Amino acid sequence: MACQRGALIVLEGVDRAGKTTQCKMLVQALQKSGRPAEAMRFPDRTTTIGQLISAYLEKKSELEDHTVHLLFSANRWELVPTMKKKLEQGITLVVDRYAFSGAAFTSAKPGFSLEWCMKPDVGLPKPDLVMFLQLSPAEAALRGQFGVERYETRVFQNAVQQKFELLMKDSSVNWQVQDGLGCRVSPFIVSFKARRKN
Ligand code: 2DT
Repeated sequence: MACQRGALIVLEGVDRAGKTTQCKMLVQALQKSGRPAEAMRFPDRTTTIGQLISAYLEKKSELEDHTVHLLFSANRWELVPTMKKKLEQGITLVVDRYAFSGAAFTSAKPGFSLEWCMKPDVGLPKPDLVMFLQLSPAEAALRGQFGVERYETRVFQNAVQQKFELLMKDSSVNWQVQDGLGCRVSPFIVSFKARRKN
């Protein structure tokens, strides 16, 4: 009997919205409910491309803005065969950031249109569900200082949030906005909201 394809679930949001914690909890909850699930994250800093990105984020190297944008996209493309294989094996993938972060972060830089930023990712596996963890600037401030990596400033994060809001107008994407304030993304919600294509 052919196994049911896994769902591709993406968690997006500005920094400190709780994506990483929610991803972990969601994978655990899905597994507990008997559904094979694995976590992934982008950038995947373990690959050769990912290491270039990581050095850039840690400010150990400089990269031209278009170049690093394309590297982030290439980092997703290099993982596509693995993602497709796992989905076909019936594994649900819970992904911490995807192409939406790519477009939101680069287009928050001066001189970049959202349209240009989205182009390199055209054709990536389409998520069944994109959960956006919402966090107000006031709540973000309560969560303490930003880290030391590139992009981790209030001004830049506010610009990114505005870009995400534009991206969320795309009704061809199954966006679900969730309050990042102590929320718990339950597998029950996910299994109902993921538009399954199988
Ligand atoms: P983490 O702190 O989640 O590791 O993110 N970013 C991410 C981009 O600029 N473009 C992308 O395509 C992706 C996936 C967001 C590291 C930072 O990298 C940014 C924060």
